[in-house]
Amino acid sequence: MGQSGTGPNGTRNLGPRCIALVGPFQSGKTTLLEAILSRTGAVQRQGTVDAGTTIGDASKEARHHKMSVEATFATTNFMDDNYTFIDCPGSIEFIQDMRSVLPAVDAAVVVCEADEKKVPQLQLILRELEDQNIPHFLFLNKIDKADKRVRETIKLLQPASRVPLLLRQIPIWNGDIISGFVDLALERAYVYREHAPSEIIELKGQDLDRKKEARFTMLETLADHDDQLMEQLLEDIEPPRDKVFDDLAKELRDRIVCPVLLGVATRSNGVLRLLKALRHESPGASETAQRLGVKTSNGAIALVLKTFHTTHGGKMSIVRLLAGQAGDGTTLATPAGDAGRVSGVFKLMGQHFEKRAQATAGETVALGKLDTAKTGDTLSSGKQPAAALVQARPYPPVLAIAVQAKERKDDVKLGPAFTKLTEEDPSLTVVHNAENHEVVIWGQGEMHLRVAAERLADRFMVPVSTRPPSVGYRETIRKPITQRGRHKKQSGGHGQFGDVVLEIKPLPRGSGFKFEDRITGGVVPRNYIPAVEEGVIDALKHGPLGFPVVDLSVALIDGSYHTVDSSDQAFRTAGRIGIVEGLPQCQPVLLEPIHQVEIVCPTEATAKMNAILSGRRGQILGFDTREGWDGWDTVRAQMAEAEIGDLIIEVRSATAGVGSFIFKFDHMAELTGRTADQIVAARRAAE
Ligand SMILES: Nc1nc2c(ncn2[C@@H]2O[C@H](COP(=O)(O)OP(=O)(O)OP(=O)(O)O)[C@@H](O)[C@H]2O)c(=O)[nH]1
Ligand SMILES: [Mg+2]
Repeated sequence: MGQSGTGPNGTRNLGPRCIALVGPFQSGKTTLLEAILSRTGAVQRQGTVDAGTTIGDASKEARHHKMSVEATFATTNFMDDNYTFIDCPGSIEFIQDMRSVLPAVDAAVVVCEADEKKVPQLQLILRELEDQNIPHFLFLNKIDKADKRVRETIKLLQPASRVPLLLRQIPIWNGDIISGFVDLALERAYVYREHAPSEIIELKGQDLDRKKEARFTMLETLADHDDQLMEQLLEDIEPPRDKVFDDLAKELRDRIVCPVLLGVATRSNGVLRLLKALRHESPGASETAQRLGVKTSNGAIALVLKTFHTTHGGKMSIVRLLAGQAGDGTTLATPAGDAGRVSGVFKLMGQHFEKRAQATAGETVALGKLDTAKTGDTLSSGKQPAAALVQARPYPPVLAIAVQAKERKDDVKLGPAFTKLTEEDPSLTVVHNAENHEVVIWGQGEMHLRVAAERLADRFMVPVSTRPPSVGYRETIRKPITQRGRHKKQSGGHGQFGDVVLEIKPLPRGSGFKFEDRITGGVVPRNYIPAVEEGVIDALKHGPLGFPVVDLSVALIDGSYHTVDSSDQAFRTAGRIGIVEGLPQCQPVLLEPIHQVEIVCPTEATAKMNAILSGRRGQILGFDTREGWDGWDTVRAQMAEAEIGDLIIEVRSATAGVGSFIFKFDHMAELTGRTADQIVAARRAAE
C-alpha cells in the first residue's frame, strides 16, 4: 500500500481512496461497479444486473426488485492502490444511504444518461454533492445507445449543475454508433473493445479537427480560473500536458468544474480512463480528512458510513478511517463517550466479508461488534472522544404503513427487529401509537416501506402484515346538556351505589378536556370525586362516533351516595354512564386533523401539483420559487391528514420521482356530510 499524500504539484495522490458511485435511478451504477471490479481483477467475470449476478445488488431485496436498495461497498486494487467503491442506490426513496456515505468519500462519480427525463434527478444528486463540497466527475454512461451528439447532451444536462460540465472526452462516431473516444487531456484516441482495454489509434481528417476544437473548449473553461493558461491560449501557445492535468485536478478539487467522461458500463468501455482519472485527479484521504476538519493528534478517527446486522456475526459498522489505525481490540468511542472494542476488521466485497489485519488511515472497512456506534457517528480512539465531524440530517418521512407480526408469537421479536431496522436505515422511523396500539413505520416512499417490511421478514425473521395507518380522527360536541349518571346494583349482600349529575359543555377548538368539581355540601363525598373523573375520562376515549372525544368540559354538579354501598368503583361507573348516555344528545361531530403541507417540485410540475391538491380537498395557500433552487417551486397548502396518506405517490409520479413534501399538524377541523358518514360507518364496521 502506498503513502497517502499530495505530490509536488498536486496531481498525484497515492494511498487508499474511497469513491462513491451515485446518479439517477437505473443509470448504470451497479453495472459500472461490476465493470470496475472485473477490470481491476477483483471478480473473475463481470456480472450483470439482469442476470442477478452483480456484487452491488447481491442482497435478496435488490435482486428481487432489480434495483439497488442500499449502499454496497467493494474494495479492490488498482495500480497498487487500495480503492473502495460505494455503489449507491439511485431511487430517491433510498437516497439516505448515499447521503450517509458522501461526507467521507474523496470523490463521487455521477453516473448518468443522455435522458431529459432524468435531469431533475440529476440536479437533486448534484445538489447534495455541491452542498457537501464533494469533488465529482460525471460518467456519461450508455453511450452505446446515444442518439444525440455529446455536446447536445451536455447542454441538456448543464442546468442540473451549478458548475460547468467540462467535456474531457469526445466520442468517435462510426456511422450512427460510437466506436471509441478521444481523451482531450491526453490527446489520444481510442477504439473500444468489449471487456478489454481500448486500443489506441491515430486520428485523421475531420476527427482531428473536432478534437482540436473540443480541446480548445475544454482549455478555455479551465482557463477561466487560471490566468497563465488563459495567456497561453490567447498567444496560441500549446500548454504543457502536465499543466493541463494539474489544472484538471485542481479545478476538480476546488469544485469549480465537473469533468465529464464517457463510457458503456455493460461492456466495460471507458472504465480504465475513469480509473486513471480517479487515480491522478481525485483528492486523497488526507485532503478529505482536512475537508472534514479532522484533528490528527487524536489517534484513530473514523466515520461510520453504514450499519448492518449479519445473521451470525452480529453488528457491523462500515467505517472510513480518516486518521490513525484500527485493529482487533481497538477501543473506539462516539462523541458522547460510548465506547466499544473492535472485534474483527473486514474487507468488503458486497455481501461478502473477509477478515483482515488492522486498517490504516484512508481505508474503508467493516468493524465488528461496535454496539453503540450508529451510522453518521464519528468514532475516535483518543482519551478525549473527538467531536462529531458531520451532523446526521435524514429527510423527513413522507409515507407510513402500520405493521403487525403475522404471528402473535413473534410479537416479542418486533422491538429488537425495529431497532436493527432503523439502525441500518436512519431514514426509517418507527412510531408506537399508544392510543390505538398501532405500530407505524414512516419512510421515504412505497418501495422503501415495502423493502423495510421484506427486511423484517428476511433479515430479522419477523414476517409482518401491513396496512395503511389509521388517521387521527377525534370527535367533539356542539350542544351543552346536563345528564345524570346512576349506578345501582343490589345483589345479595354488599351492593354498589354511585349517582352523579354532570354538566357537559363544548369548549373552543384545541382546548382538550377540562373536569370541574362543583359539589357543595358533600352530596358526593370528596374521596369519590377522583373516581368520577376517571370514569368520565375512560368514557371519553370512545365517543358515540367511535373516536376519542375532545374540546369539552365536564362539571360534576350534583349527586348522591350510600354509606355502605358506595365505592370508588361505583362512582367510576356512574361517571362513565353519565358520559355514555349524555354525549349522543350533545350533537357529536367528527374532527379531522388538518396539516400544513409544503410541496417542492420542478416548476413544470407546479400546475399538476395544484390539480393534485384540489383533487384531495386541499386548500392552496400559495406558491413561490423554491429558495436556492433554480427551476423549482414550493407549493403551500392545508390538507386533511387522510388525504396526505398516499399523497407522495401522486407527487412522485407527477415529477419523475423528485417531488417531495413536508407537513406539520395545524389544527382539527369539523367534518360533516358524506365523507364523515363513511368514516363513522367504516369505524363501526371495524369494531
Ligand atoms: N445499453 C446499456 N445498458 C446499460 C449500461 N449500463 C447499464 N445498463 C443497463 O441499465 C440497467 C440498469 O443498470 P444498473 O447498473 O442496475 O443501474 P443502477 O444505476 O445501479 O440502478 P439503481 O441502483 O437501481 O439506481 C440494467 O438493465 C443494465 O444492464 C450501458 O452502458 N449500456
Ligand atoms: Mg444500482
